[in-house]
Amino acid sequence: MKRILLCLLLISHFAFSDDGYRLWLKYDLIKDVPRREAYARSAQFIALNGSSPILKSAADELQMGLQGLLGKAVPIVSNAGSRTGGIVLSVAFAPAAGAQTLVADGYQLTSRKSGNITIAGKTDSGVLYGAFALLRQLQTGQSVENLSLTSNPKIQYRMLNHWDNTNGTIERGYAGESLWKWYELPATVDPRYRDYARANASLGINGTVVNNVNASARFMTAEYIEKVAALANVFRPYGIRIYLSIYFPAPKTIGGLKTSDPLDPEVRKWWADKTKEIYKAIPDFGGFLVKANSEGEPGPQDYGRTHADGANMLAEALRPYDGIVMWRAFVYKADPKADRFKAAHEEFTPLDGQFDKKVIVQVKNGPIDFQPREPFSPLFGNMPKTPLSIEFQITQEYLGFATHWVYEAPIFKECLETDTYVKGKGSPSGEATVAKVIDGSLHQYAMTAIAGVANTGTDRNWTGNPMAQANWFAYGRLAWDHTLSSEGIADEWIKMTLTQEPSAVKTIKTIMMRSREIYVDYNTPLGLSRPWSGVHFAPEPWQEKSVRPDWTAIYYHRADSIGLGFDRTATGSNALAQYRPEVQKQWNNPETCPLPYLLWFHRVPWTKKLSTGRTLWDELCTRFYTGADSVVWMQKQWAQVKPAIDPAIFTDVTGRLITQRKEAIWWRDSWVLYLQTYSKQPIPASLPKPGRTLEDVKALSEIYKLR
Ligand code: BDP
Repeated sequence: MKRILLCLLLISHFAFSDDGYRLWLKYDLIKDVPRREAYARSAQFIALNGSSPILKSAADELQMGLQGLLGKAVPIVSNAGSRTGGIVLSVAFAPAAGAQTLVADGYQLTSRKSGNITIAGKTDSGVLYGAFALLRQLQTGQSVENLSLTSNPKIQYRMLNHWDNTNGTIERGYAGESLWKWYELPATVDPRYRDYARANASLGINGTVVNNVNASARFMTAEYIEKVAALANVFRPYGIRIYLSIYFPAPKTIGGLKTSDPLDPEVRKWWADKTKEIYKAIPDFGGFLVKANSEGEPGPQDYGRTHADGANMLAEALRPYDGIVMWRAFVYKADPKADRFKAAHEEFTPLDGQFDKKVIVQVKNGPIDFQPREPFSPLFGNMPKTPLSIEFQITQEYLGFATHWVYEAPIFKECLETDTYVKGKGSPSGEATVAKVIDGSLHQYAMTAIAGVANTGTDRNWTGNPMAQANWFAYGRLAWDHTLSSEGIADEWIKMTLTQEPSAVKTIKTIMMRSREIYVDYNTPLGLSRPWSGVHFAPEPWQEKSVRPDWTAIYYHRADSIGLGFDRTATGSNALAQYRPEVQKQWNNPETCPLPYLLWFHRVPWTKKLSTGRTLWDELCTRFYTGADSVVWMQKQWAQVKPAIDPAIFTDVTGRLITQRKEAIWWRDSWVLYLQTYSKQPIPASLPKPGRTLEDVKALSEIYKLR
């Protein structure tokens, strides 16, 4: 009896508790019976019309999804024949009348007169993406009658970048260890690799860089190429190509050459041979990602050569193959007089036009480094002859790791939708957003790409914080179509992942949509930034010593007895001059500069009255306190959705919010107490005083430095 009870207990536990592993691909039985039956009438069979591994993945996914959602086994047949009422996959269909034309990887879902639903693609991958799109329709409760839906990706290379190391650690990873078990590969292939590929394919992600940009030369050895090839074999049926970050001096360190000078014929030959070896093992290898002459990583400048020389050498090695070079523009020198903000623009714009046509320059969204809010990088719009890709960070390096709930779609969208005011053929109406640079419409780039630094790891739920799954999802959806709205993406994700109960969907969406502003308020309001050295978590606005000046906190905020902020106008570093006059006009005048960017561009006196009617000091205090208090609002909202959420996920997020609250107050107190030593102003009377001293918060931050 006891045993039976225990079994029942276990069964109920597994039946009801959600460990988050299935991400947004849950496929739980649709509870609304009429809706389920309506879907079932359109899904009586799956006709494959082909035999490629990618088409097979599409059919398998549909079969698995429909089994779960509809609770019935749907057979896969080789072709529809005279059958009706099924789902027919094909790369061969003529587009439906009046429908938008398909580009490579695009898909078209159509309800045909025959009673079948067709999933058409120009490529096998297109069909796969269409299969996921159809499942998404079902998962989010949309009708599948009278379907006529065409979707084309706006960007060609939709990349996930992993900062994973050979020893299993992940640089800036907060969800466990690396997914790639290098010690076990290639002989042991973790089934999880396939689920990783499914998740990416469901979003349209078609490329993955498996290793850290601070790269190990080991990835160029035969031993590792074999391991990487084993991963490529798993990803291929999901339309995902593998790329590798390279260590620029590899010809010397593992090739035994005397130099790694990119203009040296032997070095060029070494790369050509190495590339050949890689393609032999991985015929659809995607290419190389390179961090060079950046943060101490070696590069072509060590030999008096340029970024273009380095990139073009690799492009030459890739010439016989369908592979590309993604060369990062994340560079800045340790010059105390320089403004790090300006560095990438200064180094890269003179090279415009000098890169081989196989090279894409990968630019972080902002000029500094993935801050909670940054202006867009002035490189966008200023390299018309060089395809630029944008790099976003999904992992929450500066966004509170895995304990803070920050929905990132608004961060990505904010940058993509900003107007660069650059004139180009693609902007006749004058609107030249960063998105139009990236998707090639502004300068007619021959290649287009987007990259996101992954937030995945071995945690059972992949991302540590269950809510951070939404950021992987949102990145992928926007990489496919940057015109989608943050809210619409959140709506899909919640319905596919958490709940379909309408009021809970609404509440969670509201939390998500506010979460980034709340974080900015308690972390870096009014245009403060914090890319100082260390783990990028503990607040240390007082940090003034480091191996280089731009790795201190004081370099960025410049607090003194008069005021706060970095003057980037003509009286200061003049970084603003790197933007078009229209952009300069928006940000140049401290009276009219939007408050979110104020301290990015101006030094503002503590007593200066802002547009809010408060002085700078009072406004800062108000933001820090409002931000921290808003976490309590998040907690209360979250508590309301309890009945609609899986208990395991509910409890997990509840716990993280408690920590977020505690840490938000820590951030608030650290900034306020530290800045007060300069402002010499009281905290506004309406706000409570911190319950501790500056010494207390300093001591707390020191703990983060202990080994
Ligand atoms: C910074 C990270 C560092 C990365 C670097 C990069 O702190 O770990 O290596 O960016 O992107 O944000 O290369």
